[in-house]
Amino acid sequence: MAGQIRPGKIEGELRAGGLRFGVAVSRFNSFITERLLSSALDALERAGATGADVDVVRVPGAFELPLTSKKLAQTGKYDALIAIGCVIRGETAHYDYVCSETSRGLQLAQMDTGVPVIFCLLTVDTLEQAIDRAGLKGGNKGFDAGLAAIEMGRLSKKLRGRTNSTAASAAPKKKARRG
Ligand code: INI
Repeated sequence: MAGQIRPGKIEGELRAGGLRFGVAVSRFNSFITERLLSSALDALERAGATGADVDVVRVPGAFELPLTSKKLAQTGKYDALIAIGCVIRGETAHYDYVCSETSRGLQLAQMDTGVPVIFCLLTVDTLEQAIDRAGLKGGNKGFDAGLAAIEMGRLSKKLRGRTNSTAASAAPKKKARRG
């Protein structure tokens, strides 16, 4: 009969205790990125993270976020990372390159390493739009990124446990060598 099954529910709780976070922050447009950072840290702290659980790394611009995130992920120290940057169209002819390479690189960093990298890159047309998204009108995207980092860090921890046992049982058995 339809509607009888009860699917298993797997999700990451918003508890930061016991998780470690790395945050890469661009200095370019620091007026905006520092506001995003303090909101992200606020989210982590409210959910139980302490200063000892969080490392913050500053980089010159958004374009440097992917490599830095990948290197942070490769240390094996972090459950989740947050990449914070702000690209404003009016200020650069290479806006499209910076935006697309930064997003592509951040996605690659998380797919290559298996460590969640939260995308907190504002890509806006004007400074006013950036200000709105960094706490003035449209909430603060840094806070959202902090919550996403907690959820994904927690979820990855859970899935890691499951993946290992499932992968072990699903892995093809090696043939015993004779002789
Ligand atoms: N970096 C940003 O983070 N935001 C920008 O708006 C921006 N603009 O306008 O050019 C920007 N450029 C710098 C870039 O990210 C690199 O740091 C630089 O090209 C050195 O690799």
